[in-house]
Amino acid sequence: VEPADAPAGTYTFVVVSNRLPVDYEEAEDGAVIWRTSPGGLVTALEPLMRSSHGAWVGWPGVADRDFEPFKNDGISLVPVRLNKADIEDYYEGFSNDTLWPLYHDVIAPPSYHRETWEAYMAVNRRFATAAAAVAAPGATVWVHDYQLQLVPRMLRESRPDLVIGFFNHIPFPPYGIYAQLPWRKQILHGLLGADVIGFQRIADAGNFSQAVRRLYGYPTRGVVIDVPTGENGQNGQNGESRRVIAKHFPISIDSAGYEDLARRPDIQARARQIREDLGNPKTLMLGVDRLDYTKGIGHRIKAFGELLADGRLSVEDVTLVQVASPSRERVSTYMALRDEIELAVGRLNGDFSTISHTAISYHHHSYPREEMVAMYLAADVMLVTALRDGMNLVAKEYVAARFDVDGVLVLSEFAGAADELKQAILINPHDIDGTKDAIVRAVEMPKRERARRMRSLRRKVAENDVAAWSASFLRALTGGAAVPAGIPDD
Ligand code: GDG
Repeated sequence: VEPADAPAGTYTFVVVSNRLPVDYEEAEDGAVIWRTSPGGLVTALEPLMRSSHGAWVGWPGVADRDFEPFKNDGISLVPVRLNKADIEDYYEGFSNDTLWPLYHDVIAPPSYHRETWEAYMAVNRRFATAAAAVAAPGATVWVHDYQLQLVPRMLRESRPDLVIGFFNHIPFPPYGIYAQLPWRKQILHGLLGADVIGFQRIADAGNFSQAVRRLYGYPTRGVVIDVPTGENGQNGQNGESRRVIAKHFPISIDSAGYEDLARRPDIQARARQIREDLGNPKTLMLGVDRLDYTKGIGHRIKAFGELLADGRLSVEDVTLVQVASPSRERVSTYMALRDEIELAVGRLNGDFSTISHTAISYHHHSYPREEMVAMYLAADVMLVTALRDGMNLVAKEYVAARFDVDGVLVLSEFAGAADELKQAILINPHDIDGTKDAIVRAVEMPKRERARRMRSLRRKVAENDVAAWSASFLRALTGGAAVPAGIPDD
């Protein structure tokens, strides 16, 4: 393990997220090994952290243990300790059993427990303290995601010299849903400690501003919110206020990196091998998701099953590969979901598979990125049927990998990606008949139309890659970028 390369309090750029972008492993001789880990946020920030001299503050993924700051793959990492009880209450409890379902339009019922809220506050405090300790005077601190919404305010109170950004990777719900949260005012107050609050979609930023108006009555003009700086939320004696920006910054991927992988001959060979191993079906359909109830995996399976039952698709011709990577396995809603999905997969295969053709090739695994790209290349049709999704990077990765300008993306309009990827076949996954028609259309789409749509999708993903995303967020945060005029209040 390499030691950190700078003393505390000297980092001018600090990223704060729940999880550090590494996984812990122990070598046979007991030595500590850190491996760079996959995931949406890491995928997004890894290139930026490498090229800048910053530090990343977060939990290293091992409970009940202290680690010194260290360097991994060129990134300085500052571990924050979480105990088993913190993981249960702050992470599995408040973050993933309260905020996650609430922010995804209550697809699953959120639980509201005062004890887990206490833990959320305490752990947010710990992250804020750790970030404040490593940040240089006047540093830029970029806080990520729903687990850490109180950190911007805590940082502002302890370190008013800092420039503070926050990015919400998941949706921000409409007020009628958000209003359920017993701590709805405290969360808004926490977020409003930031200078810039970033969201995936225009609608998310609008929902947030509306919640601020309804609960605090602060004036908003387009993306600008005037937050009074006086005591107790009142305007200061002279009515002074801070200007907070709440705006959409749609996240993206390292598009060129995905294309480079896709162009590798060994990965192309692997893509051919995958098709061959599946019996060379005429059409290979693919789903790649964390096993999460927001991803609409059950809706996808239902639509596919009905198409097989109706005889509109045949198991001889079409195979669905479904990667469901293990996620939040100790949260009971996720355990129930896994049972539900695996029951549906088993039933469908029992009803329709033959000895030589399996209808759904289901994998409850995590794969290396190379293998994911080989699957993207092998798939004629990519199914993204999320019921609600902040962005959905899988949709963008599929497009970036298809340098051959082929393949059809079926994309839920409830994924943030649908705001940009309009040349996908957009679906409402709740509408099973509509989804079935979209799947058949994708399977039968003529090559010229596939190419036309894919070319336009690829342009979008290439134009707004992750570097452009982070640059535009940081410009808004530190560059005093002009505030876009004319975005109306909702
Ligand atoms: C959250 C928001 C938002 C998945 N399985 C494997 C694997 N993955 C990778 C994918 C992709 C990432 O994980 C998943 O990102 P998504 O965007 O699809 O979804 P969430 O995990 O829910 O991410 C989401 C995102 O944050 C970023 O802001 O877009 O809306 O919910 O990169 O490829 N990667 C590997 N093996 C797997 O088995 N290597």
